Amino acid sequence: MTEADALAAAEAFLTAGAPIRARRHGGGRIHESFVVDCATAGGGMRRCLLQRINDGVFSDVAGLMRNVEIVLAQLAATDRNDQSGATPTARLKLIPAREGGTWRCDFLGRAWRAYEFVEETRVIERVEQTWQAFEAGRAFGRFQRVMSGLRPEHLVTTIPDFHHTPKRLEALRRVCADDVARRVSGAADVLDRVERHVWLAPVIQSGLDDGRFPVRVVHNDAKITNVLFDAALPKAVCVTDFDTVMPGSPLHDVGDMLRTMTSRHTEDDPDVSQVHVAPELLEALLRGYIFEAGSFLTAAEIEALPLCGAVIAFEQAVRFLTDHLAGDVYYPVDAPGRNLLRARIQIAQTEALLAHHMRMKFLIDRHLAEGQGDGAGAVST
Ligand code: GN1
Ligand code: MG
Repeated sequence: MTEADALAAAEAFLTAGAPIRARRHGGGRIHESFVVDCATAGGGMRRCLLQRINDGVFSDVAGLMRNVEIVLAQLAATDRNDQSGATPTARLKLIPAREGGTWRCDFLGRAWRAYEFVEETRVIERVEQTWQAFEAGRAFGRFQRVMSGLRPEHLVTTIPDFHHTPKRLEALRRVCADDVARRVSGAADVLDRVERHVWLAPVIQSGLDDGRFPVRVVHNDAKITNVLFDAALPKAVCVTDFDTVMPGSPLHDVGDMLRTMTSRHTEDDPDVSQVHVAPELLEALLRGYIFEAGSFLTAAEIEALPLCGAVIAFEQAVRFLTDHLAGDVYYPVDAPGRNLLRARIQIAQTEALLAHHMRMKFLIDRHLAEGQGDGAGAVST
């Protein structure tokens, strides 16, 4: 996909001005994104984020976009009703297609959508400061709380079994048996470490299967790069990337938060020896999250919080490793072995999070006792 393709695709949307330049936009492993400059009639410039939707990953693009519309409407309705003065959550806006609807296929059958660019914000790849962890935890907690007003059956499951950790493990076992890329022997160390932690696989899923954990509408990709921060002020503006918002468990989101926000290490940093959990980031993240989510989580969910980071880091290790062994067919790589390295990092993160299990229990109890924010209420059972 070239920038010229993107510029041509932008013509299909009711952008604020004429599209004049498109530049590739990094971030996100699944879709291809471009920032398009649009010249307005008054001589100004407005930007939009144009994305080519990966329909290999999301086969039901219509269902995906309907979900995104429902999520955006729910966020906007909450902002309208919210008298608390809290930061608005509905900063993302889809730009309608000229022919109607919120997405459009080009003549080659490629699906596109466009968002207004959220100006004066930034994405951080790596949590450096405690306020960032607090703000990100709060932003996702608030997002979950707003989504708790939606019935799960109103959203389409865009990727079935997305966080079904036992099925992710089965997929790994299958690629190992096939060994199509002849990479299994070179990954023996990571496979051994995965085997050591297989007990983590059913921890969340078994609770969903037997009804201990309620099915709720959650984000499902609650990583640090999906939070927009104010460019100048120390605050989160909103969460982004609603493609996997669908029925699931808040534990999946908290797992992704713990996996990506408790260390100053990123998924792609090559030095495995640097993987760690920073106690001050852990404390701030849980404080921010509980502040918003403490009011609606059940006692069973709260009890499971301390383990869910290790479960989701383990799941992500399994996914990266599966892709490496399959020949890098899902996650793009800049060099062979990148997904193996990512898997090593995630297994190390799993172990670091397990080592903080008791500390998390203590922090969660403390933050719950301190009470919650504007979503305050008794913890339901
Ligand atoms: C993918 O595309 P992106 O970066 O938002 C993936 C997530 C993984 C993440 C790992 C649809 O997210 O599940 O956790 O990479 N999304 C999909 O960085 O597979
Ligand atoms: Mg995503």
